[in-house]
Amino acid sequence: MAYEHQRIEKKWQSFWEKHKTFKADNSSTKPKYYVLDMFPYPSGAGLHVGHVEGYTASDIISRYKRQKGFEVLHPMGWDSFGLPAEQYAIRTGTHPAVTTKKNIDTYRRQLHSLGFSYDWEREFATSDAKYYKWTQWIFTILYNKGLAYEAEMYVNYCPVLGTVLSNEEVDNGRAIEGGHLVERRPLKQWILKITEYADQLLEDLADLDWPDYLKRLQINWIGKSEGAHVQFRIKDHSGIIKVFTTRPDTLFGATYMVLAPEHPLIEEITTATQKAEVNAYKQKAANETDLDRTALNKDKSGVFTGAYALHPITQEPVPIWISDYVLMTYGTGAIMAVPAHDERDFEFAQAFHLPIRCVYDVDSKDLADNPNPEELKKKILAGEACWPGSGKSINSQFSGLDLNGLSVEEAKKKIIDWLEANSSGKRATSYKLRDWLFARQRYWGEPFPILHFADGTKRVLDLDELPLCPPELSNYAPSPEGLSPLGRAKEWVDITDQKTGKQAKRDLNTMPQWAGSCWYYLRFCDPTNDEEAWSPASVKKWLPVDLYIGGVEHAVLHLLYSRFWHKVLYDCGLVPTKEPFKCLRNPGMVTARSFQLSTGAYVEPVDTREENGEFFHVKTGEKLRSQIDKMSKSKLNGVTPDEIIEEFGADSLRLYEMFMGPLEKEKIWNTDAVNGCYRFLNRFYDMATSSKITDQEDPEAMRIVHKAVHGIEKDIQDLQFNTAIAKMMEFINEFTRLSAYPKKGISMMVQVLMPFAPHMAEELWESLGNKTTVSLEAFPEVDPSLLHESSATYVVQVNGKVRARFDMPIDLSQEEVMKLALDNSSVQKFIDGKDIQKVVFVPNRLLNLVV
Ligand code: ANZ
Repeated sequence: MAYEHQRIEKKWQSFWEKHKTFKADNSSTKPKYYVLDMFPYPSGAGLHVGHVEGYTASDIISRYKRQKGFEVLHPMGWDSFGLPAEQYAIRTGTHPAVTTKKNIDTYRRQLHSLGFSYDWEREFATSDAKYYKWTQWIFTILYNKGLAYEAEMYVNYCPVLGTVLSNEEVDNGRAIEGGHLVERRPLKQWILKITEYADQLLEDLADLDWPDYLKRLQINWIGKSEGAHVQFRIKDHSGIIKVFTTRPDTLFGATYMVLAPEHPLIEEITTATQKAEVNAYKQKAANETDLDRTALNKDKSGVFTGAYALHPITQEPVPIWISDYVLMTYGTGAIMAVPAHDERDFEFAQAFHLPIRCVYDVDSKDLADNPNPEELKKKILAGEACWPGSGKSINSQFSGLDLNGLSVEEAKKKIIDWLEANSSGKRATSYKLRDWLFARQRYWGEPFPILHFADGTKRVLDLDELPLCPPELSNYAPSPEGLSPLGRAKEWVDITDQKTGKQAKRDLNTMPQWAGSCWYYLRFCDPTNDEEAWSPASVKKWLPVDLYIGGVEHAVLHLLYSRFWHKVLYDCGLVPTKEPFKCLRNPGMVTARSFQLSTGAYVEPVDTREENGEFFHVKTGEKLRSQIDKMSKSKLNGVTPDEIIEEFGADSLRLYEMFMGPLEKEKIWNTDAVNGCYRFLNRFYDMATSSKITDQEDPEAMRIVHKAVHGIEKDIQDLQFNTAIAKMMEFINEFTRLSAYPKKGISMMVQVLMPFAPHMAEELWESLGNKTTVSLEAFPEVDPSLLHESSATYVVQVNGKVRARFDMPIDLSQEEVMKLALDNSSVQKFIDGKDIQKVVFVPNRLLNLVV
């Protein structure tokens, strides 16, 4: 019988669908396991093989956990609000709901064709009114708790996308979506107070089984710094400048101050002669993003205000400057500059000839990496070089206060105590994390459930007024001033509020696309509940998500935002756990080789041939430029699951995706290599339908089976699917050498194959005469007594050189192995009567004799 993947896969997909094989039961008494994929944004391009990688991994675990007796929740849905559908609507006039539905249909069909064991009855899209009703409801919770507020602030505005973007959505001054330039503009915005949860978001990371690099990304993004606030009085002025510093111990080295150009005190303190210059500088700085401003290699620029502050200890006057390297959005928007010990201050002081006073004597040991440590030390002490490290405090004594001789930590403690005692400052913590800019001036998102009244007051809608659906529009484009397209629907915007009878305006903003994905894992617990977002019992049953699989690109976006919402909901008693996602893994990116002609035009991979690692164009023979890239349409190196499934079947695709390499590593796609997995499946199929199958249980054959099952199970538990598949391949090699295949052994291997290649497993299970569904059978039990090998191959070395190899009975003692080895003439020859001084013995592996 030949392996007909197309027939088999269709047959079992229909079977699972008809029998609802993977339905998760909320009232089950089995232990639960919740496996979640980051649900996709249904783009026009359809699913790509990168999606398939993570989804296959989560499906293997879902299927394995069912085999181990768990009630498994493995759901799928659509993150369907967002920019691309809307931009398509602007170009074509097609309503985003229409495009979205079409794309979702494609994704659903593709996921079905991969045999993933989702409980499809739980499917929803975040743009369904039945879903976003509850997204809006959660916003009302945030609002009522004071965690959502409106504020005029400088925002990242993208003129091309016509919307503001959050800090997390901007990289290097450009929108992550589309790479368009972003500018700074003051706008009234909805903001969520994520900063109120900064400490909890940091602390609770400790309990999560997440990759360290991912935790690090969140830790750095939250950016907690411990230090002090220090107050400087202003000379001949009643105002005070408060600075945040992580190095209060360098206070004696503060020789000038810098205010951010937006600092509110500038207006008051700037002297008449400096006004024009200061104003011009402020204007220039207003258009720069924080990122440009803090770039380390940037030339320092700034202007003197004409005013002086008084040093809090010595009362010496220190000049007050303004410069763009100080950000209004961090700390207090003002710094004490210590050029001797801070690189940025040092560059600034050099550029403007400001005094540099060294207050740390650096230990020469710390300069050892430098070619000329003594010379450098001299320069540091003379204020001609910057030393940001540690040492012993010097030049830091005044009146009763003496820091000289202290280490950085000792000096910090002493100076903070002094500042607190003299009401000149106190211990303080600062965070890089900013509040979350939560409004977009777009159409395709959740409208805010807010009414604005003429007197400036507002009202948040009650649950019985939700969902608030967006109006129908024919023009979806945002207005050039950055105003939302919702403003065009006059009848929708201007209403008489039924509850108060007052005239009201609806809010014109929509929520960012992250809103829907902040809580979708909760809705999957109870997706059809029309009375509540979820019932308490349903989240008690399923939370937390036991395994979450998705891309690292969400590290400081979705994964931070959803943790924040979850913590708010936890504080409201609405969810039973502090954290949503207990264990998280990031599949590595799937990349592919792209090929370019000398003109720069890309060539389809099928039109290339390889010779000694170089690539040539088949038609013209031209040598091609080739590189490993992210898959993309424009580079012609994208691969769709559809084409692979058509040719090799979903089971081969699933296997190949897992066999490419360790889950978390980047992998290079190679369509030719899918064939290898296809051949393996063919061999498996031939073996399991062979006439060599017998009812006899040969112990040697069963030993091969149990060893394979044992090793593969361990790999599945460790999410090492590539080595699990390698073990299946080894198994086939070993097993097919036997003259007869015990049916029991074949059945066990079919069960082990099931999580990886479920269609073939079902087909073979049936052909072996079973009436049950292998997807719901238990994982085979390993008999430990069959795991033991009867013999072990020893490598015998003399002085580290291999001199012999022996097969010996398993688990002999060191003495027994020594005796057998020394009786052997090829070993004796090298010992040659000499004394054995040392023996290295690794049981069942190695004996090394040192003479
Ligand atoms: C004096 C000093 C001396 C500083 C020294 C550093 C080294 P992190 O660690 O990133 O939190 N700073 C404070 N507010 C700032 C702002 N709004 N814009 C730009 N820089 C600002 O950085 C804290 C340090 O960054 C603070 O400590 C301050 O410089 C500067 F040897 O104060 B420091």
